[in-house]
Amino acid sequence: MHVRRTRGWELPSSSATPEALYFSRRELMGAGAALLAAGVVAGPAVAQRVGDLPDPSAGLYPAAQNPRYTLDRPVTPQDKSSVVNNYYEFSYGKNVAPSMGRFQRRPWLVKIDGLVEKPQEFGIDDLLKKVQLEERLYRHRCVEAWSMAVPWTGFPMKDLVALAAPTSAAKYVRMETFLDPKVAPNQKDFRFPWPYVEGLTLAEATNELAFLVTGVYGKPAPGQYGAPLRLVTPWKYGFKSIKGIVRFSFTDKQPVSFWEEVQGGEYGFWANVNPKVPHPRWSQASEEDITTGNRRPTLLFNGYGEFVADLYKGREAEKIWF
Ligand SMILES: Nc1nc2c(c(=O)[nH]1)N[C@H]1C(S)=C(S)[C@@H](COP(=O)(O)O)O[C@H]1N2
Ligand SMILES: [Mo]
Repeated sequence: MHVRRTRGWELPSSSATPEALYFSRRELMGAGAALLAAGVVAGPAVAQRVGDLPDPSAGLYPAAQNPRYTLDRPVTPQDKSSVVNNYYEFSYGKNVAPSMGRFQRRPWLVKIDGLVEKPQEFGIDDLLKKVQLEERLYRHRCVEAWSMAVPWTGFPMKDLVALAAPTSAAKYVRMETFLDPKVAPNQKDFRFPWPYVEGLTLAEATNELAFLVTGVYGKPAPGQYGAPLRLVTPWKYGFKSIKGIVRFSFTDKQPVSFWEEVQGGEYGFWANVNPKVPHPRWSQASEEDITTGNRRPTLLFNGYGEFVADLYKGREAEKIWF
């Protein structure tokens, strides 16, 4: 299918920098959240509607927590993290769930192709039979300078890489979100190069932290969290953590990610969290906790340097911070 490629300069100024634009809109949401808390309008019941559908994988939850990954802050309550989401396919605002009425988590086909010994396509529930689910508590840091901490359930991405058996020529994994404008209304918005695409080097994808997520808070994940399959790379800005994945392609070329294509001067391939390297239009030195509204200092690699810093030795010239 032909997708019109949009250049940054073709966008009207009001939408050229959506992540920043909607950050200020999110702050307005504070008032909305207060109304929700007061029960004035439907709150978490709406937010979790998708998650309430019967799910064939429900019996796999809750999975045992892996104690290796610890937090320095409380877990963000689900009534907060379920209404502060980024999922542009459905909404440019932060309360995404009410726009997901047509979204279904099953059937869900996942394809593995490209430079692999074992190209394959399978349903998500077949994949879940081949992996071991575990729970991990991770910090999440959006490039818009807000943060939360989530109990994700999933499996290490390296287990999916092993199923694919990449050839020695493969250097990167390119991931793609589903494309169905009947389900995701903003995929009709031709200013964006749908489907959402992200990529990792093979070394990043097989790092122990790279996690493919199927659940949150001990249950199958509601749609707004990227169910039934999303990536979480907690040392990188949140936009790397692609939701609704249907395809993993192994390649020798560095993938161009969605935000890089939309606004390459502001969002790059590497996107490692660094408080000392500002976004071109705002500081990354601190972040707002979405639960309390308090600011805290941002940590290098979002606090995960012990696991990932070695990946970038010798690459300092490559704009690894955005
Ligand atoms: N397909 C898709 N994946 C996406 C996005 C998106 O708009 N579409 N937003 C990204 C951004 S900017 C962030 S911060 C995280 C948000 O994850 P959360 O909603 O679970 O907090 O999802 C990322 N993955
Ligand atoms: Mo983000």
